[in-house]
Formats: sequence, C-alpha cells, structure tokens
Amino acid sequence: MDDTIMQSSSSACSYVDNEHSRSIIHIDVDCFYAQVEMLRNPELRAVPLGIQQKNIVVTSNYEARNYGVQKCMLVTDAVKVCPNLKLVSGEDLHNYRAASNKIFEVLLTWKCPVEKLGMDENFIDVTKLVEEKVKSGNQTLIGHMYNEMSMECPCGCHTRLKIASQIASDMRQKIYNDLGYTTCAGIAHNKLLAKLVCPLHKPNDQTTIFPESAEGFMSTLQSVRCIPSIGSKTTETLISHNIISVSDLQKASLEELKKNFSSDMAVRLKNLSLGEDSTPVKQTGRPQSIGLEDSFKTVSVKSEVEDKFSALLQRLLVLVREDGRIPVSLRVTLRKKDAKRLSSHRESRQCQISPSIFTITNGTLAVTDAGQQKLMTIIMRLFNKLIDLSKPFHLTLVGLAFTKFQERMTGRSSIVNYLMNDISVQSVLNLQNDCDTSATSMDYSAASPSSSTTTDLSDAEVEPSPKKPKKVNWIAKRRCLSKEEVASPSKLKVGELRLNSKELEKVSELRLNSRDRSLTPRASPAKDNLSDASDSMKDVAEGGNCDDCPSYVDKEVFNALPDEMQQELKAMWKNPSSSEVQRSSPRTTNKAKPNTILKYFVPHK
Ligand code: DCP
Ligand code: MG
Ligand code: MG
Repeated sequence: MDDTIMQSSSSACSYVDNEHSRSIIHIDVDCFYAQVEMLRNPELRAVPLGIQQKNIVVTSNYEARNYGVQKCMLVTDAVKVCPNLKLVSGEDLHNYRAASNKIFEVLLTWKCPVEKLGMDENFIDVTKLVEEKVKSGNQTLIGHMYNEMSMECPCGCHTRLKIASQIASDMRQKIYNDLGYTTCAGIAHNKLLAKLVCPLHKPNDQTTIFPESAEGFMSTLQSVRCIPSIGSKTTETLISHNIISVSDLQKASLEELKKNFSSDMAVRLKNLSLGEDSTPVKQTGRPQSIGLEDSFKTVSVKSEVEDKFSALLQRLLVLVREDGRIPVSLRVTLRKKDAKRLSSHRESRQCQISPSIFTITNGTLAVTDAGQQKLMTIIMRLFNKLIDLSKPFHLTLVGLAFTKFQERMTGRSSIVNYLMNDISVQSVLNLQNDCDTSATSMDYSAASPSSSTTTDLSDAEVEPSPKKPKKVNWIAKRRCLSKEEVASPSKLKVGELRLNSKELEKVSELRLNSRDRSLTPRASPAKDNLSDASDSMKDVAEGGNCDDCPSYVDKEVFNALPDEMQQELKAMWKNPSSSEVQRSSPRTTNKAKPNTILKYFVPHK
C-alpha cells in the first residue's frame, strides 16, 4: 500500500524525492532605503516618504505607496500622485550599506550558509537546521502558504518547509528586534521559488510554497523576465520566438529552445520555467571589489571629470576603511556617449597601486592627504588613457573601484610581527596570501575583472601596468611564498615592481602634459614611481635614535631575528646611502637590485 501511495504522490509532485531535500529562505527588507531613513529620523514614519536619487524616486515607504508612489517613478510623477510626498536624498549609500551589513550579520548567527543578493536580500540555506528541528515535533506553518490545496509529498518536504517557515519567522523577528527593520520572506526548496514567493504578501509577512505548486505558480508569471536569472538579452530572444510568458516557456519544446540557445541553456530555461533550480546558496564572503559610480547627463570637461572622481574617491575611501583590507588595484570606468550613433558604452582601465598609499593607525586603515593625491594622480592617468583629450568627449558615468586587496597580516609569520611595535604599522607585503602559486592569481596587472557592488564589468578592460608582463609574473610567483619561505624570513626574496626608465619618462611626460601636476605638487614623477622599498629605507634611516635600531622597532623582537638578518638590517640602517642614491637616480631603477629584508619596510606616514 505504501508503494502505491509513493508512486501516485511522486508523479503528482513531478519531482524525484531527493530534489526536495533542501530548505531555503529568502528575506527581503521592506522599502529598504525608506526604512533606513525612517529609523534615522522617526518623524518620517508618519508621512509619505520618497527616497530620491537624481530625478527618480528609487523607493518609497508604504504610506506613499498607498498614494500610488511606485519604485523608480520620476519625481515629477510621484509628486503629482502624492503632493505631500516628503523627499529625502538617497544618493549617499553609506547608511544603506551599513544597514545591509548589519542584517547580514544577524542572519549569520544561525550558522547556516547566507548569500547576500544586492543590498536588502539574503538567501539562507537552513536545510541542516531543519533536519535538527524536525525531531522536535512542532510542525505548524507560520505565515502564508501558496496554494493551500497542495497534496502531501512523501519525501517529507512539507514538514521540512513548515519548520523552515518557523525559522524564517524567527529570523525576521530578530532582525526587527535587534535592528528595527520589517522584512518579507519566501520559503521553498530552492532559491528560485523562495525569491519569487517572497513578495507575495508585502509588507512584513512571509510565504511558503511546496514543490508540487511550483509549476502552477510559475505559470502565473506574465513575463519570462520575472525569472531572476533571465536577463534582457535572453528575454529578447525568447520574445522574438513568441515566448513571452513563463507559461509559453513551459510549453516550448526543448528542441525548439536548443535552436536558439546552447543545449545547457535550453535545459536551464526549461527547468526554470517549471520552478526547478538546483543552484546552491553560496556563502557570501567579503566583496571581491569595492566600487562606486556616478551617472549624470553629460560631462565634457576634464576638470569636471576630476571633480567627479575626487568626490567618488572620498566616498570610496570611507567604504574601504570600513572594509579594512588594503587595496592593491584600482579601476576607473567611464561611460562614453557616442553622439553619432546615439549610443553609449563603458570602458575601464585598471592598474596596480602601491599598498603604501594606505596606512594603518591604531588598527584603522587610513589614507593621508598625500596618499589621496597619489590616488587622484593614478585615476587621472587612467582617465587620460581612456580618453583622447585632443578630441571632444562626452561622459555620462564615472566609476571607481578597488579591485584587489591584501589581507592585513596578523598571523605569527607576518614580517610585521617580527619588526614592528604595535604603534603604527604600515601596509606590508602579504607573505601569506591565500593563493596558489600560479602567476595569474597574484598578477594584479592581469587581474580579471571581479564583481563589484555597483559596476557593470561587461566592458571592463585591463591595463597591464607596469607593462612588463614577464617580470610581473615572476614577482607574482615570488609573492606567493611557500610555507618554508615564510617560516624562514631570512630566505625571503620578494621583488618590487619598478618602472623602467622608459616608463618613467612616459609617466613624467604624462604628468607634465596634464593637470596631474597640480594634484601632486610635492611629488616628482620619479619619486612617485619608486617602489615602497626605497621610501621605506629612507624612513628607516631617518627614524633611528640609536645606532643600531630605529625607535619604532621592537628591540626584543629584533633580537629574536636570525643573526644574518640582524646584521643585514644593522648594516643598512647604518649606511642608508644606497637607498638614497636610488631615490635620486630613478633612471637606474631598472637595474637588478639585490634582495634585502628592507624591502619589507614601507613608508612611515
Ligand atoms: N533600489 C535602487 N534602484 C532600483 C531598485 C532598488 O536604488 N532600481 C534600492 C532602493 C531600495 C533597495 O534598493 O530600497 C531595495 O530594493 P527593493 O527592490 O527590495 O525595494 P524596496 O526594499 O525599497 O521595497 P520592497 O518593499 O518592495 O522590497
Ligand atoms: Mg526590499
Ligand atoms: Mg530587494
């Protein structure tokens, strides 16, 4: 008898049992930016509120929505439907990002994989937690269920999803109790369905869908574009073949789809249309890049571009300080308007930046004024490469992103721990980078564009800088040190990137020909492009108030160093002239330079 039930139920489900094994929650914050503003200023709670970016209301509170103020409405239209709409600027994303991170942190306390999706959404895979709770007995569903009439499934997924609905409710309650935000949740056996049912009862509520309702639910979606992983291009292709609604996609044959898409894509489209999605919840780590963009009507003057970049940089540095990692690569993005073709396209360039631009004081990442000027110089240099200034240009967007980072060293084998007091540790080369030893993994100049919270990378272009790929690769390999090398600092060999004389000439020409000079009034082109090592050697030499050891070096730790390293350091501190020679003769820097422990010192800002 059991067998009979199994068969009929399984076919009713149209899934094999093990495909329902997961329990996924999707949580989305109600009117996110508006809630952030209402929490900051409770007076806003009582009024219809719109959050304005440029001429658009990007979101509104539910009070305003009652008047018909929709997300992404033009301000002019919003004010028409709601004349007493209170508008607050949402251009500065700082508080929204902070709120987003706090919500993420609350969700992490459940110790399940949490995947952040945009600013106000998270997926949580609670499968394991559900397994633990399933024995406890309480199987009451909390919130709404999509299609109350769905049949029981023999694999036990209904029970599991009911328990997941309880967990979702606990999570939403904790977010509200700890932070004050109301949220919506969707609960399903996969990410696709969890996300799609999440907004069915808004605001401040939750919806669960059981697997056998998937196909029916998907068929209610009027456009294939409603499916999160179907983008505009795929939508266009589908529409051109008369596949408009999800129901159309369900009816389309696989063979028909394969004519226009790859075989894998055709299968994926078909599965999605039926509500099937096996993609895992990937635990979100720290972002691979941190970026900001500013869009505008048109900017055609270099000084205006510089002002835009300067403003972006200020904001970006706040984000980087919060993140705490030391950036080592910077990308500049422009969106160029092509007046003839009435179109626009993006272009990006990125280059390596010296970690010594950043300082760490009392554990906090900071950038001095000189460091900021250096960054602006680099930004404008990249800009000059992207734009032919002898011709008119029209930009509609500028973007900045730090695209690669060093982790700050706190581990025992960090050279920092050998040499520095805990007063003001500057950035150092990361000797323990978590990477393989392939050149590309550490080759910043050849870095593949990584995802940024704000940057569309489709047209990203990578600038090799300095343009010596072979040497860069060698250095990259050397930077990924073996355990033995890390354990024995005296054996360390780390090269520093230096521009050769030709490159230096090029850079100085660039500087002389551009406004960049005004950005770096104190820095000669040559000095600016010398590596950290020579700067640091000077600092080391100047910093000493005793013959052997500069004041900031922890003598106890110094004494614990291997003899040969102590000797090397002492010799260099006594006679820093070699570094001075190098400083004053930048054109000799392409000569091979012996490796030295002093390369690990960086400027004391
Ligand atoms: N946002 C934006 N531009 C868009 C869409 C959204 O800047 N085109 C911002 C404002 C939103 C936030 O992202 O507050 C989250 O987007 P949601 O789509 O989740 O919208 P809300 O959270 O504002 O409203 P809802 O209650 O519908 O989720
Ligand atoms: Mg939201
Ligand atoms: Mg959202």
